[in-house]
Amino acid sequence: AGEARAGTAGPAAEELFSEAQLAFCRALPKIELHAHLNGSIRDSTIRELSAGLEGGSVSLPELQQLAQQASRTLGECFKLFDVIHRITTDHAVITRITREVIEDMAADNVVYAELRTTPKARPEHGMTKENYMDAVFKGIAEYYAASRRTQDIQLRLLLSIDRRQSAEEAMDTARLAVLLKEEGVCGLDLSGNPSVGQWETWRPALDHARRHGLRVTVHAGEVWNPGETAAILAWRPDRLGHMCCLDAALERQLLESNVPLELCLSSNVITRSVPSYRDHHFSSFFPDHPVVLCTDDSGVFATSLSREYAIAAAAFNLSEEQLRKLALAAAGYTFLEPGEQAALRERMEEALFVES
Ligand code: 6MZ
Repeated sequence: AGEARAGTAGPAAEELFSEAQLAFCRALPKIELHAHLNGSIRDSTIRELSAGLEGGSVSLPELQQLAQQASRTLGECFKLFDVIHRITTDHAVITRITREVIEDMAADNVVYAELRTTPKARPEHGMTKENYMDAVFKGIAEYYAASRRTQDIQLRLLLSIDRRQSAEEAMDTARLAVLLKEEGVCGLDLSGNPSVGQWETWRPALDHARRHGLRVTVHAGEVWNPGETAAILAWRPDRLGHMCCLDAALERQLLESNVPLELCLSSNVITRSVPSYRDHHFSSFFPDHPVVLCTDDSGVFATSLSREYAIAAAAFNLSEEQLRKLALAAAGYTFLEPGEQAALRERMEEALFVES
């Protein structure tokens, strides 16, 4: 049932999991560690914003056509991000989408999230990286001001460097992240079109962040690029995103490194980085290597963290006990201090106890 969302091989996600599995995964307290702000915008908000731009920079048919594709290549995905970025140029919109993304995560029983976004300098829109971040902070404040939850979602931010950026632009973002440490920024992310740019360009910025006590997560192996993947592994990020395209030597290197992996099943299948859910490399790593399930872009890939857990439960035949362990273990892969990690784990255990 449901719309076909799988890639080229294997059943669609909705054909895999049952309603009961989804309900169980919704009730699980979960941790989201890999979610891009502009990829997590609600579909309804995208439609509303693009409809409001009559005669503007966005062609609505173009946007709808891109947004409705059940399977898209990574190249098409980045075209879609360019279109989304054309409708998120204003500070009020950044504030709104930030608030909505947090609302959606909290409603999905996400108890802790590290939300990532690329601070953007766009002088033509009066936007600087600093005031872009102010708009994000305002969205966070608006969420908490309106929330009536007693046990609310806990939030941290990661600043992303886009692979299209120069060494100087990357360094500006790293410096900004260091300045915003007290405001909830706990690390840097390297993301963007994996076919663009060279690892060595952004490395000094990541080194800078690390020297100043920030943690670093890097997208790697989203496409076949063994030289770059080996160099990234040798640098030893604090977490790694994707790692879909590995040969035996790289897989061994990754296992030895013990670096936690952020795995995004729908994203990887829809963009055809892996052929099907059942073929996803999750099963090569779980439970011996640290992994955390994440959404990547819940808006673009029409998913939620509960749905990603349900897909994993069905595709890899995970028991309820294994799902609980998977969700809880993520506390140890957050960029929180050890004391904060322990408090988070305790909060999750209490929630699990209440439910069962
Ligand atoms: C690599 C991705 C991505 O930062 O504008 N992004 N980078 N691989 C992916 N796999 C599908 N999905 C999203 O959010 C959108 C940006 O996140 C990165 C891209 O740089 C994209 O432009 P922000 O909030």
